[in-house]
Amino acid sequence: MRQHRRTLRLLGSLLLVAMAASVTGAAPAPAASPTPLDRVIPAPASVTPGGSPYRITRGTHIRVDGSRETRDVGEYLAKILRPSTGYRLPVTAQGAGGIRLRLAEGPFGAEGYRLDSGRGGVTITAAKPAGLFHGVQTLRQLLPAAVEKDSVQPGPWLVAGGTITDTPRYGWRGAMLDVSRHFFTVEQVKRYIDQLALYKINKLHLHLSDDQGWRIAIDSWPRLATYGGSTEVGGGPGGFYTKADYREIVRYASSRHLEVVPEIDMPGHTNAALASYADLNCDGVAPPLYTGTEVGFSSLCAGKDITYDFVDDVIRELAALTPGRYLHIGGDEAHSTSHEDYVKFMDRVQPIVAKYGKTVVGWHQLTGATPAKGALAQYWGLDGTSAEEKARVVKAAQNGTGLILSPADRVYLDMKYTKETPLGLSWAGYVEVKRSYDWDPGAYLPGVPGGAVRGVEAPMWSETLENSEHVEFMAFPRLPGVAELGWSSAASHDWERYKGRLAAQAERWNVLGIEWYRSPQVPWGAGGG
Ligand code: TNX
Repeated sequence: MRQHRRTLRLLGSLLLVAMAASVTGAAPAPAASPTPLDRVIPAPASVTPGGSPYRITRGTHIRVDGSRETRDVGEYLAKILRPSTGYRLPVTAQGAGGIRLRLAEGPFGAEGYRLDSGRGGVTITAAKPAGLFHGVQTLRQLLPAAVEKDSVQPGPWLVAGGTITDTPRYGWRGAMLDVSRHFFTVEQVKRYIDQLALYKINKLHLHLSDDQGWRIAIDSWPRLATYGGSTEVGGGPGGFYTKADYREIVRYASSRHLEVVPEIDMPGHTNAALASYADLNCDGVAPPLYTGTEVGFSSLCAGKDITYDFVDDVIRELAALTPGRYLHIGGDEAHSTSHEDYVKFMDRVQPIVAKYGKTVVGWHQLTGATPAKGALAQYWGLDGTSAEEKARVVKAAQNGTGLILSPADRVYLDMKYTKETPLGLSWAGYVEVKRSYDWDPGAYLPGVPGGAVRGVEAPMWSETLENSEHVEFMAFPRLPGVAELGWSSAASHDWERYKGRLAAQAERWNVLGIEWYRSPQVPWGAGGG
């Protein structure tokens, strides 16, 4: 009899557990153990775990100081947390405890932050709003992946106790999107921006023109967009950004603390422009629009004055749309421009960029001409690049040209992972996740002075990529590795540990609906589906 009663009691409590589970619509919460403070990408500069965790509850406030920008970061965080927690999470200037975002003097630089977590709350301190924003990305990764969901989840919402102090290794942590070979809508660009922000990428380089399409409205040369933008690789409809569209991209990027770096690729890669205006051609004859994937066959006419009127107008209008400091003028693969013409062209075009208040960025072929003072060269060579070409880049760096490193056989996100990868190209080889991560930007080009390397950038060329799913499949899981190369110290570099942190990101990608490649090099756990 007593035995029977015990069984009943047991059944009763099982029933209660089952009922509780059905109320929340999920299995009972597992024993709460918060994500360790060092399970973050990019790896933080310093992590000191300890003390009690903080628990976000119904009563949590997000406390900000008076500034507009701090409040914006607070609202951004609240928008992520509210749907999944179901809490109100008011963003307020009053009260104590909770999640606090504060600007203060300190050794944080333009983008660093400190995150202190304990029973009473989480405080993120930074000297600038960008630092608060990056601290918020860290906080996001410390919370369970379910926090990204858009419906109420059971929690609990614990942040491990301790302190993270963090500053980036490099100021340029970029991602490039080629919107020319295939056009991407404003919404698709915003989606990518959100994914970049999660890993503290701070530059969005938009490749706005190429042989296959001109993607930005220029009022003084309207056919560039209306005709030159009317197709893409494979013959699809293409498209272009109106100035309002473009301003919206810039605004959205800036709300995620990314600076947009627009690129007009010149003097090669210009068939779309040459097709739109016959006068731009040396022979005065406009070629047809182009939808293939060859490179190196087009060139602006370096000997004609109208070429520089055109460049002046385009750069003036683009500079006016660009709050950021940089304007990228391309300069790669000008195979049908003579060396003499290339040098002449760059000598005339770089001062135009300066005249409109911007700093020149060019692909590293620019070092074959005379880079303007303060210009940055984006290196996209690979192991097999000739010693002579590398030497030119090293010499330019020794003479003061800053470098952005985008080695094609490491960080070109359009390279296939393996020969089985259904998307992408392979001219720089196959680039698996380990190869993409396992190099040091500071030591990559021997002879380059330390300060010359300004950072890294991961280009996404879109000859084979047509939509967000394609872009994501190529970016994930390589993009977080490039972000870590740009942010984290060389001393923290360690593939064995990195791959474990990377595996832990997969569940968040799944919740966010991000496509990703299940690389066999990474120990994806249960969430690796
Ligand atoms: C090289 S990188 C190019 C692009 C192609 C890319 C494809 C560079 C500056 N030029 O025109 O889209 O390879 O991977």
